[in-house]
Amino acid sequence: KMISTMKVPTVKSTVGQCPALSPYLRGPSNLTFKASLTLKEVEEENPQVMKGRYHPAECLALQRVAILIPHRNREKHLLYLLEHLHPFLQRQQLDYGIYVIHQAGNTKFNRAKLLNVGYLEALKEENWDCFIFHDVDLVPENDFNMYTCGKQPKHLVVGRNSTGYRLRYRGYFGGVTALTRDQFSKVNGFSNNYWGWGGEDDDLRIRVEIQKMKVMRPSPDVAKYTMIFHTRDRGNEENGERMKLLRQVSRVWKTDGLNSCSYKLLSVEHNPLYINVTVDFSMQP
Ligand code: UD2
Ligand code: MN
Repeated sequence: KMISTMKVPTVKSTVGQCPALSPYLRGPSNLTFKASLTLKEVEEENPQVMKGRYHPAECLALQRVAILIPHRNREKHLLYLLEHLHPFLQRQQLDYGIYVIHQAGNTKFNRAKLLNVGYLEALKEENWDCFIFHDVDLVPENDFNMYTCGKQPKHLVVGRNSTGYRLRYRGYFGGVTALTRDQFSKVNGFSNNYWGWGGEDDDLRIRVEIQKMKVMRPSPDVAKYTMIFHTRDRGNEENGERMKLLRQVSRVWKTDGLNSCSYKLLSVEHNPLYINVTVDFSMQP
């Protein structure tokens, strides 16, 4: 018989913290890229991802991580990255969201400014602990390369298939980097003034050094990436000003960065596998 005054016990969910090392990691992998892959297939492979976000059900993730991907006209690369990155991040048991920051129009591409926009917009919807600034064409090969932040800024790309998996040069800070919310705000983010290809990654490294922080890298056998082959994009021609800009970082970093990043936000769409932020920079000088 039903007892009308039966009390439903309130079970407090008591999942503990996730372990420092996820049990799901697999190590090195051989990546393949299927020419006929579609977004629908990748969505079907990832039913647990909702509106670009995921968190493990079995434990409390160590960090909340926002992946920021600057993008224009690289749809196929984005598809391959999403296909590999979602399972990769889930094996790492992270609470994460993937943001694609799309530059509208045909004006010169500005990777650094797009990443500033990604940081500012992502923080409007969640108090992320850690930001991964991620090229669209770089796919991580080894899931021991943890997409988490540390006491110091991290550079996650030691080697790529295309460069024989060797570090390109000593101060190299391009491709994929990881900074905490505070580390990135301390350096005032990226410069907004790098239009076209090159220099913006070195500029960020100089900002990090000015703050007396030190770039850390995972071991070379782990920090390996496959860069999907591409040629230089139209609208992202080499920036001839970059050497001049790099000489003035210490003078301008305080006033050029997150605190001066103006943009026209066109839309924020919550797609199943990523949050798409579209911005227009054509009003900028
Ligand atoms: C290197 C760096 C990259 C950046 C760049 C200079 C590596 C592995 N990467 O990349 O981080 O410092 O030099 O700016 O060293 N993009 C688009 N559409 C475009 C143009 C660029 O989506 O039309 C995005 C995309 O995410 C791409 C990134 O910008 O991965 C960097 O551009 P790139 O791949 O053409 O330059 P790359 O490979 O020399
Ligand atoms: Mn590239």
